[in-house]
Amino acid sequence: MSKLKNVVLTGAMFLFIAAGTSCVKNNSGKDTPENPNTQTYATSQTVTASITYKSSKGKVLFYVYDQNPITDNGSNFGTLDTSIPALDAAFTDDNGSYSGKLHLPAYASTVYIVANTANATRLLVGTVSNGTLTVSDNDATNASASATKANTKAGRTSTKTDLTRFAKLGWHDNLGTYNSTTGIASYTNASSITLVSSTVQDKLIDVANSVFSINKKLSNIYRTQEDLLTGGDNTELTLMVIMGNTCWNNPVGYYYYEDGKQPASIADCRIYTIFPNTQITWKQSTNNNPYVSSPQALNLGDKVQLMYYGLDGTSAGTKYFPKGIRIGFVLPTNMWNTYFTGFNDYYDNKGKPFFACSTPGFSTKGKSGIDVHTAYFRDESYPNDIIIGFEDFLDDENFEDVVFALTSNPAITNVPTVNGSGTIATMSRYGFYAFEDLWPKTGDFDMNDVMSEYVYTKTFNYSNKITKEQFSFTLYPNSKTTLKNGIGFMFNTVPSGATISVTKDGAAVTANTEESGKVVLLTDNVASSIGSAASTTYVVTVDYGSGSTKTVGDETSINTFIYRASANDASKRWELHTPMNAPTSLMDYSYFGTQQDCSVPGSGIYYVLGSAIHYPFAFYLENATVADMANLLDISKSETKQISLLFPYFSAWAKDNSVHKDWYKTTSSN
Ligand SMILES: [Ca+2]
Ligand SMILES: [Ca+2]
Ligand SMILES: [Ca+2]
Repeated sequence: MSKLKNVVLTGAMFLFIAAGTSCVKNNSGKDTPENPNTQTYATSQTVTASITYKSSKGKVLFYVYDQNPITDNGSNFGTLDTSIPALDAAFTDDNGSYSGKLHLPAYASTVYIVANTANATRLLVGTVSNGTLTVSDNDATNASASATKANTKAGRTSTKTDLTRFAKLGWHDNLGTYNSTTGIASYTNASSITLVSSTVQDKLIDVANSVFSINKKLSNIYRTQEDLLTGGDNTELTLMVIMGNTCWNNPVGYYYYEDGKQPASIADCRIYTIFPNTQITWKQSTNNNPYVSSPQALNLGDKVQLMYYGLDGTSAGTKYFPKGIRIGFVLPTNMWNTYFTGFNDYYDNKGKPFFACSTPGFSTKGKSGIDVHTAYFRDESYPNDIIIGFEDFLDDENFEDVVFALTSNPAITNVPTVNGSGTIATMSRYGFYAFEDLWPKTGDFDMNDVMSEYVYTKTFNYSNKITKEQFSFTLYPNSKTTLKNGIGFMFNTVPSGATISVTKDGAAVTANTEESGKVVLLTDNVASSIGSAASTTYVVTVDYGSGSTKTVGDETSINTFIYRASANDASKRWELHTPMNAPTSLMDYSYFGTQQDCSVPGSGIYYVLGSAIHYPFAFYLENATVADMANLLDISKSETKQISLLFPYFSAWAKDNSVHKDWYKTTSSN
């Protein structure tokens, strides 16, 4: 406690010195210029990142956090705490690798990387070191943890082998035999398979991920509307696993019937076992003694060719299905013999397994009440490959608990088609601007004269190209601010080939730009713009279109400022930017070097004080939330009170930007 007090006192002392000095005269009155304090007070860093999912095929969409946003709840992917903002995001390439820039808070050291697609380890942990971040799913931090888990948490040992397990369910094992412990089928990847997809697995996974998202409910159009229908005689069908992530050890079976003669229920279907156990690679998403599912029975790319045994199931098997046959799939939750400790067989209240089916009306109703438990779609570029995703039990409705590609020849076509351009992702990064409007005179440094939450949002496509950027400013009122301040920003690089639009509280307003689009003015009167509202939000949208060539790490940076009419020259402005950032062409340069300002515009030094004074007149705080800024936003607590009294580590950081870089995450208790 006494340590904090000292820090606060130090801040107060500097303020006292500041009030009695100017830049050209030191406080002994001699004409000795003070050295400008050229610290930038920046709270952001750009790191060179290499993120590699060695065990993944296909593109992985990942988000980076400064804390672990995943809590395990027994569900497949854990619960993502959406109140924790992401810091950056990108897609990997088709080999699961990303090499490029990431934009992080300067304080970020340990980072948590969360995969938003099911084809990757859900959570990786890495450390930023000297401006680089190198993380792999098989590095010491991430791989050794899973090895330990695999040894300590095995599947429940079955009390007895039950080779009649599926027979008891009324299923038929015509396709062949399987290992009684692991459920690995002897006929998986058999040399007798005659139909193999010509599409590489990476592409099939990318097609799947162009529709699926772990944290989103699947769109209705991809939920199975009707069972697959063979369009020609001699249709061959091969089912291949492409990804999955579920704690349950689920079998998968198929059934078929003549078009127009759908059985009344799943109990009326003749079901053939395909994969007795579809467990691939599930593990919990925490590093503290997480569970791992076992036995793991499937590898990506494992395939089984389906057989036709006649309409009554009594004929000798053939690979060739006739025209006009409907094919359905069923997954009974966790009904393999051996499974993960702590998760038992799941039965409904009538003692029956929980059936997840493709046929409308066949599935057991779960909590969500959803009907079909499969997603079907195909990409127009790969017409013979249908993606089949299962929603097994917990009904988070992401439909990617286990995902297959069903290859058919001739092609089965009664599923929705997606376009190969893939999914669009967005990432929003939060921050906060605060301004002290008495510049160039050292003031009270309460930093609440103009305050804005800032949200940068980028939308990027499968090719890691930014198609849209949004710059959002939510202005908060301060009734004690007497000066009439406006707010605007400069693009550090003018966006090219883009259209710009602006909204105020959701309604379109005219974009007020200068310098060929480099400067965007939001309002020339912050107070009247907010009026009596609790806040008001301006959003500037820069749309590059689908043909954008702007890479995901190449964000447009901005230089935000407040402004007023110049008191000396009606054609110029008084502007206040964050330290070391140049003003617009309308700045009245006669303000520089007056009062306590120590700017040297000819040397690129702007908006700074002398080297002995440790306050910025404006700052941007990367990943500061409105909650972090609560005391500043509370005018009764912050007005005329220097910022160092609200944040105990402010003064130490202001004196030396390399320490307490996360000062704004700790608020004084008094
Ligand atoms: Ca699910
Ligand atoms: Ca002030
Ligand atoms: Ca104030």
